[in-house]
Amino acid sequence: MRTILTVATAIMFTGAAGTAIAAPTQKAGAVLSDASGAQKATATLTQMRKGIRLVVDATGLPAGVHGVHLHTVGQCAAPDFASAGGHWNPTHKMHGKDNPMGEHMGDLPNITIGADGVGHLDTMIPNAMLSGGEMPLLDADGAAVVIHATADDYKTDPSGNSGGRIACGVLAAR
Ligand SMILES: [Cu+2]
Repeated sequence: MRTILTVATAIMFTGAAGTAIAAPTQKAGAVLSDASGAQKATATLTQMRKGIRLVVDATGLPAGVHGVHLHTVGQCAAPDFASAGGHWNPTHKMHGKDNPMGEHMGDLPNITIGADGVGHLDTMIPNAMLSGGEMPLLDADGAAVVIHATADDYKTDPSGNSGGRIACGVLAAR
């Protein structure tokens, strides 16, 4: 016990000195744009005790059900947003919650867009960290939020057969 307390005190002291330990990121966000650069959605990510809470609010997207994922590179180069890479997958799984070999940590529930173009998604990513730990979302090459043309079937590797990427936003700490 004494050893543990001593180590904890040492870590706290280093943190207070402000040199060795960066404060963990508590919030991150992205503005998602389509291929023409028009803003289509916002994403807000909040570090919770048990994972990351992710909220997406979309306006002006085509009505219907669309796949949404965290992609592994923080680059959104129009028009196809291929620069965002594949899904965030630090645990090396296959795609989809209904895939026996799944799922990617970046796999998310579909978002439903109404006839007015508006949609809302509020979900949790268990055990995920924005920063720190062994598999931070905001690593050296960042991360992006991507909305796809069609619904994610939650099982077809690598992206749920969800079609092209219609909106993309680079995540940044807030
Ligand atoms: Cu995707």
